[in-house]
Amino acid sequence: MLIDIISVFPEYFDVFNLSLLGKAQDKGLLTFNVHNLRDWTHDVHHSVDDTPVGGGAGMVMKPEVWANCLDDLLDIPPLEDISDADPHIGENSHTTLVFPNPSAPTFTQADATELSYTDHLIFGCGRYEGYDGRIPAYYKAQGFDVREYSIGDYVLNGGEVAVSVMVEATTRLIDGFMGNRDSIVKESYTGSEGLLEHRQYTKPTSWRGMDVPEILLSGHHANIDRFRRDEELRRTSDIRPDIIEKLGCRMLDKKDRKL
Ligand code: 6GU
Repeated sequence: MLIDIISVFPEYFDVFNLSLLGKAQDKGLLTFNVHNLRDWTHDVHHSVDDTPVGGGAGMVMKPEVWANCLDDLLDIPPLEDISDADPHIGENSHTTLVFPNPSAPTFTQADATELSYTDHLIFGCGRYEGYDGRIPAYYKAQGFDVREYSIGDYVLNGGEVAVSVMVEATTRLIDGFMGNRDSIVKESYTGSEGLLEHRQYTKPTSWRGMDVPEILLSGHHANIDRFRRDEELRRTSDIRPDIIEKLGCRMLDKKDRKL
């Protein structure tokens, strides 16, 4: 997978070289490029933003600068050469463009799974009051797979942290990325049909007067599975009743219904 990230603060992504992502690059699973949007400006001030049309506070990121950068990364020829170009540019592309946007649908585990099958991901980090609305619309019209996602109901200063979240959630799903595939499949939001995961305990079994649940010491696997499933149902219905509602009763077994 090739991941391009565009940002006016590329240093935000230095941290990726420290973690599992660095190892995935060493293993050849991933190529990771961070680009400074200002490298695609042509004015002396390297300006990337301008005042909003229609008035209002803050600054909006200019479409021309974004297009210079995105056309380059997408291998789209300059507009003046477009007559020679394939008129169906982008039509069969396996490139996905992702724009973080607090006013977009929330990024979910299902979205991460989908993105993990893409060959080429381009993340465009907006700052200030965001990017010109024509940017995602233009590349959509060119036939590219364009997504906009928020990571939750709160406001960040820019898209960099949101993109870090989406990149981490996506890349760990790439085949061969994680040591132990079980730890991916069984965890919250993907395993146990989307229930929140049960608590985990390790040794010592008694610590500061607190004992781990006795049933976990029984060696009786069916009872342990039942205990964990009950805890998952209880936790999910307490913390995230919306998840239980979405599951419907089809997903529940006979013993679950007694809870
Ligand atoms: Cl994607 N961007 C910003 N600036 N704030 C956010 C967000 C994204 N998702 C939640 N808050």
